[in-house]
Amino acid sequence: MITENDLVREAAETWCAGSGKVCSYYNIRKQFLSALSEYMNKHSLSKEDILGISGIGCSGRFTTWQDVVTVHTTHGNAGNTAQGAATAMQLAKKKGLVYVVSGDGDALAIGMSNFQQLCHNNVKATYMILNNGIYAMTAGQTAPTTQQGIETVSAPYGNLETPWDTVSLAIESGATFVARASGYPKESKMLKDILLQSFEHNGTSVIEIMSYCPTQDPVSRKRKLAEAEKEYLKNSVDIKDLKSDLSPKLKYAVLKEELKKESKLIKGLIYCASEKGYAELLLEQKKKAQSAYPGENLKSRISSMLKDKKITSI
Ligand SMILES: Cc1ncc(C[n+]2csc(CCOP(=O)(O)OP(=O)(O)O)c2C)c(N)n1
Ligand code: SF4
Ligand SMILES: [Mg+2]
Repeated sequence: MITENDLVREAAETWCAGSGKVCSYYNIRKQFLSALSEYMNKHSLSKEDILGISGIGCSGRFTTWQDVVTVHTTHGNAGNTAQGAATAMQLAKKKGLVYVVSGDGDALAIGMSNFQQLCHNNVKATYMILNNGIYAMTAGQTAPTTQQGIETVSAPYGNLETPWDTVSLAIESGATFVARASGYPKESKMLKDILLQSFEHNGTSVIEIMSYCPTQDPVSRKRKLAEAEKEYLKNSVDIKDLKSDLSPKLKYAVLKEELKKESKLIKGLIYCASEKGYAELLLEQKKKAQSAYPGENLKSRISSMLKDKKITSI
């Protein structure tokens, strides 16, 4: 039996925790460890079966305190590292779980194409994007999720761009489980439930987790945690409370447009579909190739394909 505490690796704490102003990442980590230990016990998994991959940023430190197999990648490279590792695990038929943690900057700016490629190939992994609306670790520059008009150290007269919508981006990129939750204490159960469902999902799960950063985010800085939570709860609505006959993919796009006037954010499990992932397709192709090209290996197959071609440059 594994407990949450068994999964904690001792290391110096670096996240902020002032009076009434505690970084959301603490609660996200707590709910994650609670969900992970539950999942590991259910499937009889050991620490060696769990791979945690993080990017760079305050969010990137997430894996520092986890006593499973962890990789703290370079900035923007969590998605591609996860794609390779998760695919290799599936091809080797290794049981286990791959989880990824990125900040909004890490996933949606420098790491955008790596994130999209992972989703596009529907690789089996849970990708958590901790969205605090800012580059926190580097002192509060504008991130792809910063609200329009917000003054930051890199946009001192206000951000001109509109924020990317992580949920739309994930759905359009091909992720087959897409959710929005938050790190606010009153939504802890919701976050844990979504995490547990994502671990069971056979494909790419993206969970955007709205986060409170009282140190670097100009919006969070104005309020104590309890006030920010109240505001978030008032301005967000669970998709399961919204009626629509549209298909799940269209549902979010249409409801989002309808709720724009009220500035309401849609949350909960927004999209879930069952589709084959890259590793499954690869295994199927391997089987077919063996009967279609008996006696050939990869090298001889490429050589025969290139035989009649004039190669002028590579
Ligand atoms: C290649 C590279 N470019 C830039 C940086 C500087 N850098 C470190 S963290 C970071 C942004 C982090 O923002 P985010 O991903 O939102 O994480 P947060 O700190 O908000 O959790 C940047 C730009 C870096 N470490 N490496
Ligand atoms: S700077 Fe913000 S995101 Fe980073 S640890 Fe502090 S509160 Fe959390
Ligand atoms: Mg951030």
